Amino acid sequence: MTLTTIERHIIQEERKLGPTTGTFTNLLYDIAVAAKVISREVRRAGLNDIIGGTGDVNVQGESVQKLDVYSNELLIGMLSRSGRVCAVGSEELPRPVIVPEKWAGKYVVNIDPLDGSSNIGVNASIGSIFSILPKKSDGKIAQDTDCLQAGSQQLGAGYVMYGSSTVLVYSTGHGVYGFTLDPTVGEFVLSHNQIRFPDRCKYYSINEGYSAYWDAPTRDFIAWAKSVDKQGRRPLSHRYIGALVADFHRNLIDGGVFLYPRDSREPQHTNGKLRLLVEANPIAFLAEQAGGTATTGTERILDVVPSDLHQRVPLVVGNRAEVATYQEFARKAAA
Ligand code: FBP
Repeated sequence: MTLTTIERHIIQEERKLGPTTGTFTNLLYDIAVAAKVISREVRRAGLNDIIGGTGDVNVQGESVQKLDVYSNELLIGMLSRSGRVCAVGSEELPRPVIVPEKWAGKYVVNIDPLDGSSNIGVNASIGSIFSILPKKSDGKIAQDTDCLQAGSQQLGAGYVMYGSSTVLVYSTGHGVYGFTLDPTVGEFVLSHNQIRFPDRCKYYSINEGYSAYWDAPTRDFIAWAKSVDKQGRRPLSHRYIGALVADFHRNLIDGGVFLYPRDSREPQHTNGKLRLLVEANPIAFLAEQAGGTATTGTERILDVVPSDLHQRVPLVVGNRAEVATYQEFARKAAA
């Protein structure tokens, strides 16, 4: 019986690309190790003083959770002292961490250390998200701008979901693979090979509580998703966990479309809630690798040129046909 651990899989994948230094392999493995440690803490949440807020407010204006801080410090500690990374952009920090020359490597990593923070205290699924980019600036020391690259520049991306089991899903541009953490051996083992969106779209995922603030394309799309069609493909069923990683993972495996659109609530939601660099770009990279689509409604997510580490974008991602229907409503609304 062969056991395909994530380390073995990454090496096999990298060998497909020809002679390599193994640095990329080791970087992905660093993230896998950090995921195991965070998973250990999540599994004991409620017993280890990791639930609840720190009393601080982060750069997003959100109350900081203890697990946000723990995951952020762990991931930055692992990445910035690996000799493989030159800059880390984190959802939790106002500016990128620029790695000192002594430790600086050739990759840039943008992270959402703990996704779905509002689920921590109620033991619902949460996650971590990562996006790997090449260093662009000259010189040994990175610049803040190294983190501000379009999603199309990503060399790899993935997420970890801390749910009924801990699953790590990643892509380096050659398909999407899922690994489940086997706590009995402490290894991520291949459980989902070459993941593709199924043809049939079963679910739509959106926070319906904000429907009063939706724009016309979103209102029209959700009305369409709930309408009955003769072939029995609709209405789509509604599912919403409130953690991007968990909602996307379900839709990737079972077929679905996730939406966090722009809405007319307070100013900061005119561009939606989700962050381009640490949420939308890595999820869009995986979606396209799995045969799906990711859009702002009018623009391919991976083509959006970033101007700020924490900029937000509207996100519609999932099965190709359903996302195209949303884009059609957006085109009509703009006409
Ligand atoms: P963070 O928890 O990393 O801030 O992520 C934002 C997020 O929790 C997403 O995971 C999720 O899709 C969305 O916000 C839920 O927002 P809302 O509670 O407004 O539906």
